[in-house]
Amino acid sequence: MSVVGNSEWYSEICFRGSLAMSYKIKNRLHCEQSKYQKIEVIDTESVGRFLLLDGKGMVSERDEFVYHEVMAHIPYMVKPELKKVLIIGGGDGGVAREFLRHPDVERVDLIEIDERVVEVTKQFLPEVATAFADPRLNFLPMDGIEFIKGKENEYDVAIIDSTDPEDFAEGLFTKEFYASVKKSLKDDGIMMAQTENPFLDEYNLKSIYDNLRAAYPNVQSFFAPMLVYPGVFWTFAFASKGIKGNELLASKRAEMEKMQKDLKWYNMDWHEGAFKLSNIHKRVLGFED
Ligand code: AG3
Repeated sequence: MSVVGNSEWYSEICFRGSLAMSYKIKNRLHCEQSKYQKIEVIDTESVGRFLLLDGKGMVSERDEFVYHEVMAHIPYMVKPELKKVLIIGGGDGGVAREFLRHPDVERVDLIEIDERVVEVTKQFLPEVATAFADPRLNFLPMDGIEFIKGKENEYDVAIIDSTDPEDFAEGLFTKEFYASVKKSLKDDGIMMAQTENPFLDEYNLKSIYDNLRAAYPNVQSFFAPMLVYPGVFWTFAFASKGIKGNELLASKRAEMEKMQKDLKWYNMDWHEGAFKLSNIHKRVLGFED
């Protein structure tokens, strides 16, 4: 924490200690040390209520919809049948909330290692956590890597909604993990993951995408701006055995035409262009021919 003038600020220090994202604090609402991490909620002038895990920004009221909408509606629009969803991480419930907007989604298994993240989000960010009241949501507090072992041909979509590739989340970016997620998917299944910021490339995104390419025949990427994540330019991976992330299904357009009026980021025009990448995005992630 730093102090500028009379006000108190929260800073996320990132890119190997070389850059900070800072927010003026209005109120500190919560702070605890769970079995896994420090969980905090602050209220800020710029981004509203803001959930932090080990000092890193995870969910803010101002921009959470971007991340949560793209993770759910992109796979929904390209996969003919989408009934069974697996979310690994995502204890705030935001991705689950977006999937559950679709009546044909029958079940969402949410595997979050830290139960306290769920409880704290329910208490302080209730609009994000609405999915926990939906009977189609099945929440299991356990390690995603353990959960996935032995699962076969079960899910239509798997979303890896993790923290950065370090500490206990590191295992969620490996070849082995991607291969077991693929096994858990049906033949036309899709896996998506958050994949960090390519500008200063703290986590070697080429190696993460190479791990994805080792497991899946089709690997694509797109970006969407996340105001509260380091450097804002945030990338996401789309991986499948064949289905392309940018081929929207004609059969789902009418439904989405109505739904997208209520969404804040996602619409089909944006989706169609999202997979066209800039040079830096292609180069850092290894998409150059
Ligand atoms: N998932 C965390 C993305 C990574 C943020 N990194 C950071 N602030 N250094 C967010 C969970 C949203 N459901």
